Amino acid sequence: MEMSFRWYGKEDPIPLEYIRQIPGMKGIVTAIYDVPVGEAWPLDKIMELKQTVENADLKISVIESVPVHEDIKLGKPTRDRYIENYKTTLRNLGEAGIPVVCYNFMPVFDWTRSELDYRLPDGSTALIYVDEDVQKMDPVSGELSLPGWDSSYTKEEMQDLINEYKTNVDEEKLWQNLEYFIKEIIPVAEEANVKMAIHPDDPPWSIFGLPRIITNKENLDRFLNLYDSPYNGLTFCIGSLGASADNDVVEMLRYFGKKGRVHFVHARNIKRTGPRSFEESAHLSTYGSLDMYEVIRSMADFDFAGPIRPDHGRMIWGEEGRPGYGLYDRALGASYLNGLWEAETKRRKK
Ligand code: DNO
Repeated sequence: MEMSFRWYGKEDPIPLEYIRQIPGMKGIVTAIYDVPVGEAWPLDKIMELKQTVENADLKISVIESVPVHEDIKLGKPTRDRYIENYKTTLRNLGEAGIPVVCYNFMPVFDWTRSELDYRLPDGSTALIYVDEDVQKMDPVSGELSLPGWDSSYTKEEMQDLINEYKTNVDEEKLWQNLEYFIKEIIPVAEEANVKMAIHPDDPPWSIFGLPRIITNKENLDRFLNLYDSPYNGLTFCIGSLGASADNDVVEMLRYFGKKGRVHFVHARNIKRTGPRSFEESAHLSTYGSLDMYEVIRSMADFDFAGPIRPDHGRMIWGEEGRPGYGLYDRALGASYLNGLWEAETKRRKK
C-alpha cells in the first residue's frame, strides 16, 4: 500500500511541502486543470507538473482525473476526435512515466452532495447527501456545481445536455458508449504502460433521471469484462460504493483485488442515514457504517501494493478551503490507515 494525497495543483491552498510532512506520505494524486476537457494534454505541461511534484520530494502516483468529454458518453459522432485526444494524453502520460489514470463515466454530474458544510455534533463540518434534498434540486437551473467537478459544458449547455441523455441515452446505451471508448483506449493504455482505473458513480444510483452504471459488483464485473486486460481496472472508492447498503465493500474489494484489477483505492467512511442518504464521517470505523479495519484486511489479503488516498475529510480546527479536501482531517485519515496497515501486515508475518 502506498499512501498518497490529492493535490489540486498550484491553486490548492495546501502546499506540497505540507503534504510531504504527513507521516508515511509517498505520492501525489493530481491533474492538469487548465486544458479544456476533451483536448489533449501536452507533454511539456505534464513534465512540468511532474517536476513540481518531484521538487517537493514526492512523486505522482495517479492522475485523477483525465475527464471524459460528454460527447463520448453520449456516443455522438464527434466522439472520435475526443477519443483521439484522450489517446494522445495517455501516450504523453506514459512517456512521463505516470503509472495510473483515474476517470469516471458519470453523465453530466460528477460526485453529488446536498450540502457541503453540514455541522456534525463535534463542531466539524462534513459533506452530506440527503435524498429528499437532492430530489428538490433543479439540475437544469445551472446553479448546481460542486468544487472539483471537471465539466466540459457551460451552465447554458447543461439543460440541452440533460435533455440529450434523457432522449437518447439510457443505461444500455451508456454501456455501449462505454464499451466503444474502452475498446479504443485500453490498447493504447497497454502500449503506454498506464493503468486505467474507472471511478464508481458517486452516489451509486441514478440521480435526476440520468443513467448511472458503475454502481455495484455485478456492474463492475460487467465493466471489467468489456475488455479483459490488466490495464482495464478500477479505482475502488469505498465511500462511493459503500453509500449503498447493498454493496458489501469489503467482499467486493477482496474479489476485485484478487483479480488484479484494483489499481487505486479511495478510502473514507460514511454513515448511512437512510436508504439513499449518508453523511461523510471521520475515517475511524466507529464513526461510520464501514469497517475500515476489514477494508485494510481485505487489501492485505491481496498484498495491495498500489496507491491509496484518504478521500474526503471533514473540515476541522477552523480550516477553510475546498470542502472535503482540507489538510487536517485527510492527514488524520492517512495516519489512521497507515496504522491499521502496519498492524495488520506485521501481525501476518508473526
Ligand atoms: C470526488 C472525487 C471525484 C473523482 C472523479 C474521478 O471528490 O472522488 O470527483 O475524482 O469522479 O473521475
